[in-house]
Amino acid sequence: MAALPNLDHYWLPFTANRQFKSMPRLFKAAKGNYYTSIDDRTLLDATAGLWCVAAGHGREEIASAVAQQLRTLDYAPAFQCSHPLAFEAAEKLAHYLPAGLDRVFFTGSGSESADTALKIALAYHRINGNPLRNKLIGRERGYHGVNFGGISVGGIAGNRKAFGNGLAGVDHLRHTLDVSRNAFTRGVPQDGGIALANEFEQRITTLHDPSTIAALIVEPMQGSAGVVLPPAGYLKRLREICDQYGILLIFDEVITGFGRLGTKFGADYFGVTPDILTCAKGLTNGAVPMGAVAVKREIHDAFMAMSPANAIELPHGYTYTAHPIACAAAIAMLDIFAAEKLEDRAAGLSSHFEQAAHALKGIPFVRDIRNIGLVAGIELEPTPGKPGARAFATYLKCYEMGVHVRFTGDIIAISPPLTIEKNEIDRIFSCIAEALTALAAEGEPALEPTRYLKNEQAWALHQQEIAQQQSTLEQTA
Ligand code: PXG
Repeated sequence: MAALPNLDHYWLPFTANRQFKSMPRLFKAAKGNYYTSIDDRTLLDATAGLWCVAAGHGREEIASAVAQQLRTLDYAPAFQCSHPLAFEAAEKLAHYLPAGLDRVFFTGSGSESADTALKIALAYHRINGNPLRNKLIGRERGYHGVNFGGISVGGIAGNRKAFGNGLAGVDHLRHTLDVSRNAFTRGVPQDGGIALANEFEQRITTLHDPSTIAALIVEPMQGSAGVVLPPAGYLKRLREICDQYGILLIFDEVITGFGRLGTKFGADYFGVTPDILTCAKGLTNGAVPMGAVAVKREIHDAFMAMSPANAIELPHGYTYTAHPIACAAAIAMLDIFAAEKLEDRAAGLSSHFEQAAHALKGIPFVRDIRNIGLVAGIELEPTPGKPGARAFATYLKCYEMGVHVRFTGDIIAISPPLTIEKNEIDRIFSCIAEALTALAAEGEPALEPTRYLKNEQAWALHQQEIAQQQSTLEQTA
């Protein structure tokens, strides 16, 4: 049994810290589609880390590019200076992006990308002499990271309510999930898309005056909020309305970028080009933090044309914008995508994936299955009075069985590396089926987390004992 680190000091993000520390789940290594946990379990990675490890873990090409870059140029000032890899990474990314989006601003994460995109949209209207176009529209259940701009346009109450009022001048569209109508639809729902999109027009004309709206930001497919798909025609109609009223359309492609839907970006999948596109995660295969915001050339050029000579056109950026190590990783990742055509691989697997996911219909507690590309959301009947408990127990049970899944509320989200094999896809969904069947057989007691991962719990206990011994020693010294 490997020694556990002291768990006291690290405050984990989006985690029930006390619960976690009572049964810590730590990974010590990863290769291909598998993690190795600290107690030497092998876990199939059914979530590509957090949707980011598109090309599988431990890619040698990325490791060696990063190692070499660290020894050559570890850091270069990002403001008023740069380094060649920044330009190379931007050019490579521009070639990978949908046609027309070929000017690139780098950030350190998806959250920074969302806030950067919103700021570019506001500044764009201002520089064009329209400072009153300053409202932002997001969508219910939207996730655009955790910075103030992102949570303001985001539509997940739990991520907003603790943090005050957020940005002023923000409104939201309805989300597109309708389980009562569309449960167990394979791929995108066929009906209702145009009507839902038309609500955008109705809302901005009756509540705001469209000439006050700077931008609409949406994820082509909502990932974090539990895999919510846009019905057919919905995004195209949003594009038309934005065009009609001079509103910028921002696609947040932090999850849908880099092959996840079986195309390079969601924009390619749906045949809709936004004015601004954000990405992160898969850009470096998750190996180094990095995000990017791509804008249409006209938007970039407006800043160049309208700013006084020698003036900073956009007063925005980060110490780690276009960090050399991140650029090296991104270039290596874009080379992997070019060589392996991972988006085509994902597209080729998507019908097998769909079959395997929908085979869960009829398994206890499954009330909806949604899928697109290599993404599936399995929505469970919640246990009355205990929201999320069933999905959490399913997660722990799958972990015990060697498959790492993700859950949000009572929804299980599956998004494996694009390097996944068919037999591994089968294993993911049969593991979930087995876990849910066991939960149904065991009844209410199965929801108690302390039933699972006894090994980890023993470790945590051991850890507490060591800490106690140490403090006793310190007191007696
Ligand atoms: N936009 C979208 C659409 C995202 O999905 C972010 C922005 C923020 O990215 P950063 O890099 O700042 O975390 C995200 C992140 C999950 C999960 O399990 C999803 C995300 C992050 C962590 C977990 O659904 N998405």
